[in-house]
Amino acid sequence: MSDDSESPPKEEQTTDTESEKIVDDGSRGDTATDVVNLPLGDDWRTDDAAKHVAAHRRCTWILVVGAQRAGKTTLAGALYQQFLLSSFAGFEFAGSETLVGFEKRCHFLTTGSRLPRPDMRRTSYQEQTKILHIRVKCLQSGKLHDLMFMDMSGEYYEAAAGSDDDCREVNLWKAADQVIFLLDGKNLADLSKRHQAVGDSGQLLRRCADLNLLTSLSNVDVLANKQDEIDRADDDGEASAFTGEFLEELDETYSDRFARFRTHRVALMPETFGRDYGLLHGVDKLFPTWVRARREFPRMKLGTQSSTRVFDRFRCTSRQVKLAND
Ligand SMILES: Nc1nc2c(ncn2[C@@H]2O[C@H](COP(=O)(O)OP(=O)(O)O)[C@@H](O)[C@H]2O)c(=O)[nH]1
Ligand SMILES: [Mg+2]
Repeated sequence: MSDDSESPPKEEQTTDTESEKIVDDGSRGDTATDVVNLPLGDDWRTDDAAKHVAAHRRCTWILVVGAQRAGKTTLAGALYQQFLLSSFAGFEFAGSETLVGFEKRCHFLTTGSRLPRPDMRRTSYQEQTKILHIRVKCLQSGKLHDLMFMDMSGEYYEAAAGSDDDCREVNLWKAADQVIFLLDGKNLADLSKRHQAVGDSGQLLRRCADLNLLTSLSNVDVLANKQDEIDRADDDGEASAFTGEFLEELDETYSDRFARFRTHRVALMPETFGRDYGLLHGVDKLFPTWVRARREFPRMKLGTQSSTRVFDRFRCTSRQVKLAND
């Protein structure tokens, strides 16, 4: 039957989710079926995100870069965990379209995982760049903001640090409103690994700047994570001093080259929470600036689509709509 009165409501007919379930209401015979799409809630790929997030929303794209085990996945995961407990840095949780993605990663943080200490699931190479979404509400203004964490696999990082071509291949540099480089404090605390750790990140930052992938329009933060590991090192403060010198060096080199460049020491998920460290230690001051970070884009004529990539087109359209609405 094709009677309009029997059609399901419009929202049930959207076709932009991954899961599809065939529903038969029994009144239409064996062949009449409607497709009802149920969101999986798993992490998004860039084109999923482009389809899901309304172009006019306040949306911040955060690219998290770092070696394997530096804490990239932990950053979004710890924020999600924190927001489930309480508000944070003037914002409260207002939802996520990737709850399953978070739960998969954060399972290892819970006692249910039976691990001796909290851990994050390793991001497999196949997962490559996936997006985790958190919507927050500003407690003061009541405004909603969408945060898109681009969780880049550590293998990319090593390749990008080593070659210009691989660095260009990571085509998210210019799409990000905020780029966050994470240094693994565990490696900084280890004399045999610290030089390689700062060498790789220093090299990648320089490469991105020299290749104009990060420019005077970019917001860049370098976070020395696992401050608890650095402080715990039994070395008369040598690891801490080494870290401080490296961060200072970066400040001197890059503070004029980007729209905003900052260095910080943080402990996203310290091994033992205590008086000195809590979850997301050092992040509360940074978080509001990430939420509001906006990479400026050169103005383009409405309707211009110079790229064939869905993600580029989305970014372009999203900014144009915002400019038109402003
Ligand atoms: N000691 C300590 N461990 C941390 C901290 N932040 C993250 N980790 C741990 O570092 C490991 C790697 O984190 P993960 O987010 O998976 O790294 P990724 O490979 O960069 O995504 C996990 O076991 C985390 O629990 C921290 O501040 N202190
Ligand atoms: Mg990871």
